[in-house]
Amino acid sequence: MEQAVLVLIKPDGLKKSLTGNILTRLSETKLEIVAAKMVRVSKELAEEHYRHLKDKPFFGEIIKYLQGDLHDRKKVMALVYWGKDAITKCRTLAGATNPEEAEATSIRGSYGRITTSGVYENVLHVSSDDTEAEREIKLWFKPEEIIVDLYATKSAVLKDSPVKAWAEK
Ligand code: IDP
Ligand code: MG
Repeated sequence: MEQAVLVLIKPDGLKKSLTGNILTRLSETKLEIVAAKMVRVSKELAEEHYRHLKDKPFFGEIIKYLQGDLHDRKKVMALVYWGKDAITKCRTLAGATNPEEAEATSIRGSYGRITTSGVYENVLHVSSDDTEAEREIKLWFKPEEIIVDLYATKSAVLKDSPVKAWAEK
């Protein structure tokens, strides 16, 4: 089944200069990258992304983690991969959530760690099913930032809304 999946290279992955390694590992899947960008993550975005975990004791820490507060890297790289069985392929390469339990050769097994305060720093996020992928992709990307039509869109006219444009071309 053709699927889309959101992948985030988290602030620890960026701080450890793992972007190239992670993208190389993910390229083994032969999936297509249909969207990619760097994002400065607001508290609102992080809380919405992890809203299903808001009752967990580690919620506050993972919000700070995703925002880059733990790594002095206030950004993540967000990508959408698309193709056959994209979710299973990417999650298998990523490995288990707990980096100590992740297979040693998986991305998280290779590069993740558990901090002294108990946060699983596991260098990347991968959506876990189709419903989560759709919700997350719509949260992180606008339709025009994705080069294929993944989900239904509607036309909207934003009246008198200021936009930033290049001063010169
Ligand atoms: P996933 O990223 O493998 O889908 P989730 O359960 O969605 O795992 O958790 C989101 C993130 O929260 C994890 O990637 C990890 O950084 C952190 N996390 C999850 N469970 C724990 C835990 O038990 N202790 C500490 N951090 C956790
Ligand atoms: Mg998850």
